[in-house]
Amino acid sequence: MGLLHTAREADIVAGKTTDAYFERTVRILRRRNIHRRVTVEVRAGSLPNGWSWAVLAGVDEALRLLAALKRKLDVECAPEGSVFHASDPVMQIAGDYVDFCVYETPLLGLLCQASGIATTAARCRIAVGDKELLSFGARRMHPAIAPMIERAAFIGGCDGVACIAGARLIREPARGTMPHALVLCFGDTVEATRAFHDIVGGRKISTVSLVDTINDEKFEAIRVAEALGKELAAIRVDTPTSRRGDLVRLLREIRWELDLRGHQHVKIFVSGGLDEPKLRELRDAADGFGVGTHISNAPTVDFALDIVEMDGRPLAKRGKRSGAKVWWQNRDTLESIVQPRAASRCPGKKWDALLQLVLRTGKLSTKLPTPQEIRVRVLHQLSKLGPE
Ligand code: PCP
Repeated sequence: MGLLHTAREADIVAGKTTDAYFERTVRILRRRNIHRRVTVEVRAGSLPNGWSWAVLAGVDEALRLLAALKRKLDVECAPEGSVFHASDPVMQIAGDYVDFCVYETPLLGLLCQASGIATTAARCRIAVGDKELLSFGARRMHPAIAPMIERAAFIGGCDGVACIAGARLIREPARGTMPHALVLCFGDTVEATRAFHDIVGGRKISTVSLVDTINDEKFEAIRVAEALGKELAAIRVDTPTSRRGDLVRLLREIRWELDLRGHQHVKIFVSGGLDEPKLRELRDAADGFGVGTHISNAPTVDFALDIVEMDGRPLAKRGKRSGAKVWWQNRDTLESIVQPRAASRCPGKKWDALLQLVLRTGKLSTKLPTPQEIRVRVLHQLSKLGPE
């Protein structure tokens, strides 16, 4: 056993993270030489927190896993970053059930968690509009999955991520400001901020001073602004809840005092316990936000994987609609129409079939998009979404 209680990539590809009943199912089917060619679909019967839409994420890892199996699987999948609704079939896999049965567990895990994080990031994106939104949540989750969390937060709409391994995965610069510990080490906000600027600050890393560690935020903000002038890009307010009071009024007061003294260039960044309602409340009183737990500890989207066809005939368990499907999405309204593939017809010029063949007999048949390309797709769709 290594240092961490985590599965290695090789374990996942070897099917060792499956649920036991899948492994037993394969043993039974093999022993009886039962090889059923099935089509399965992945869809969420409902979405958490009353969400009417969600963002599909985790597809990159899911397709790489399915490709790594080197089995004769045909996989159709909606592009990562697609907005979907409950009951939209986001992926369909066709092949010998024995070949991929045990991968239901890891496959769903990859899609369920990443889609929850990406959706929550997207909802925070909508809440803050065009203000800066950074992901600060790696410290709330197991470090082995920090890169995945940050990638999902980025494609969901965050402008940047704080975790270095996550930033490297998405090929973005790691973002962040300074911790309270730095100010305590210097014993003074201005000294800590000056040192930050002199040692790490510059063109790539802007100097953002944390002003709530020792004294009143307003007076510390004035002090650092007076001391650093144009070298100060922003101040961060991470006021402890015990002293938070009316944060909007505090931020407006700081803004007033900074502007009064000619420091209009100094932006105001807020973090600490932020979620969607708080972001909406603070949106017009600050220039940027750092969100941790609310995004990294997002609810999962409970996708299920179900057989819908067997040996070419429609077949599904009770409660599920049988038959392979076509998922149409309206380019303008993002509305969905789901039709049985056998009787599918394009509903009109503005409708796109989202399920694309991405694995053909087990080989990736498409170039997987970059996190940046997926993020652009998400932001484009968010602009189409009306109020919930
Ligand atoms: C941390 C960070 C964010 C917090 C955690 C993450 O604060 O600065 O404010 O966000 P969350 O509250 O949304 O989960 P602290 O640990 O208080 O401070 P420091 O910056 O000194 O690490």
